[in-house]
Amino acid sequence: MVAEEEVVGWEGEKEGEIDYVFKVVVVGDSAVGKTQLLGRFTKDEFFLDSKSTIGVEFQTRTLSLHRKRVKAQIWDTAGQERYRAVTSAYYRGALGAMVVYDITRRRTFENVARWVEELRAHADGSTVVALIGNKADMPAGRREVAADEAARFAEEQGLFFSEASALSGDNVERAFLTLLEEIFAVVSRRALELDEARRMRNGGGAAAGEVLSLKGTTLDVGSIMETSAMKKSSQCSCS
Ligand SMILES: Nc1nc2c(ncn2[C@@H]2O[C@H](COP(=O)(O)OP(=O)(O)OP(=O)(O)O)[C@@H](O)[C@H]2O)c(=O)[nH]1
Ligand SMILES: [Mg+2]
Repeated sequence: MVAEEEVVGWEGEKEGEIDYVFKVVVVGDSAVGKTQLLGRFTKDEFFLDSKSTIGVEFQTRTLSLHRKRVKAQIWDTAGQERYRAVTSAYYRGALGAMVVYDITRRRTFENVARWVEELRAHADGSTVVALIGNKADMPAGRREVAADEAARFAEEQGLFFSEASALSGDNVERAFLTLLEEIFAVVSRRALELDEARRMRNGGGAAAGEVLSLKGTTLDVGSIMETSAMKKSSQCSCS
């Protein structure tokens, strides 16, 4: 395993080219701390009196991963049904997702299964999903969900799991970076497969909008390039 400092670094938004844009969606019940987790990761900010999100917002942070410039574009919407935006558009092109619950409110954990179902219904099959138990800073007496119960659930569902605190910042960086690293691995594999498919087609190269069929999945090359993570140059990123 490579040390975190060797593979990750802060990057200015305007310096040079971005190699990848990774769309990540954050979901979970209202007031679990989705917006504050985003604020902590993208700006190292936290607000105790944050208001419910209305509609959709996204924030970005550019960093380098394995010497590639990656822009994490993290989408946030309302946990409350009445404030939520169109579901399918929210999930479209998401390479990663965070399902957040509040460790001091059991109901928010019980609803995780519904959020995971919604994700599975709308997001791509290869979307990397992490379960985050937020507000880990709260006193032990307030806890309503044990960490090992959540870890077991996550394992059954094939999700990454971590408790975190947007307030103290504990584990926030690590949780997002683990997700981004895993997306990076998925995207590198996908780029390899696309390259392979191109070679099979006599090195012609796929034009934007051309549809390639890979391992049973139909990928619209044009829309992937637009919305998610294909490398901008035509070089293979597989090293
Ligand atoms: N103690 C503690 N409070 C937190 C933490 N994260 C968020 N909060 C508080 O919880 C409340 C809700 O946080 P938000 O980030 O607005 O929640 P949300 O999930 O975005 O809610 P919606 O936008 O309504 O879906 C705010 O008062 C936050 O200050 C945390 O890690 N610890
Ligand atoms: Mg919010």
